[in-house]
Amino acid sequence: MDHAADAHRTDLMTITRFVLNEQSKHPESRGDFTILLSHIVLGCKFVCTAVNKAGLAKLIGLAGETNVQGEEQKKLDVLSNDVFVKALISSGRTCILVSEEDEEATFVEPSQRGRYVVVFDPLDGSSNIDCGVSIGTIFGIYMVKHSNEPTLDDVLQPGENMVAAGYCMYGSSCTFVLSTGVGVNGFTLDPSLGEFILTHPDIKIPNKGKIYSVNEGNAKNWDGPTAKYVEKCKFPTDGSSSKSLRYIGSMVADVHRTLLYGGIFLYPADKKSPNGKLRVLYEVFPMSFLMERAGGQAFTGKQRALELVPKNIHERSPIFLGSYDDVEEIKALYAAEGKE
Ligand code: AFP
Repeated sequence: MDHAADAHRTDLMTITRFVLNEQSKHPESRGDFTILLSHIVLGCKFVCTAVNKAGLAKLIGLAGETNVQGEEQKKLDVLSNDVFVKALISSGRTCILVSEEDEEATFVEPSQRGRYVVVFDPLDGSSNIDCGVSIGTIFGIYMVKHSNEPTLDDVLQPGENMVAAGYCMYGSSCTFVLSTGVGVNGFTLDPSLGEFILTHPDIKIPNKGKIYSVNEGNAKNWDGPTAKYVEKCKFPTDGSSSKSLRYIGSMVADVHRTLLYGGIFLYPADKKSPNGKLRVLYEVFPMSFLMERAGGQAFTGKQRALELVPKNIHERSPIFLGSYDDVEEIKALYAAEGKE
């Protein structure tokens, strides 16, 4: 990217302009998706401002509530959830919402109902808030199957049925990464304009990377293939260099780095958590969708992640995602174990 030229750029591709351009390729489109996305973007801008001010405004700290996973909620989690739920309902384009923070799905009342189902984690990585580490919002969007009478069946669809997915990372800059099915594009918030500008067009993950990303503190409970894979990362037997370990503990930040630099992010099953930790609908699926659209892969240890059909809205799954060749290696180790 030519930064000198960027500084003088006058033809700015904002996210709205980008999505409108995409929309114009589908003459039958009614603009509903563009409207929905603009409400998600508004939510992200709000949360970005709140995250930046958190230390100052004393927004950090416990809100005294516990979310459905039994974790203590922080004020910012509560605030972000409220903002996204309201923004999504007021778009008039949603019919069912599933949030990490709400035990039950929200069914939008008929007068405000639209055709989209949105699954989201309004503020993922919240244990990192207090120390100012990057955190993010993750979302996935489905088209409702039964628009007259939406049911949970409309939510419990395989990830490959998503029409779009993305995340917004609140880090040293605020970055919005989106795929509407073809390709992956990244936008950076220009705070002076209040607009997300296309800065990372057509992101492609390198076929192989030099970084692995995992919580090694869980190693004593890992299964054979995960343990063998991480051992290979550190002590390769094929003459290649060892991989570097990078782990932030904030999925959006770890996946963003993996997408840009290549490598693999893993949150495997272990003896204590046979289904891993990460949630299928609003963590595993959107990130797997982005990885595949960028040329990578996502695998659960048993199958392609996007083919999973969740049975409940807060279900968890192990996940291995990232560069195509790196994920291929872990798939081979699981396949070999199956034959033993
Ligand atoms: P928190 O929201 O509790 O910080 O959890 C973040 C997260 O869901 C995901 O963003 C990380 O990848 C993962 O958990 C980290 O989990 P460990 O702390 O067990 O490594």
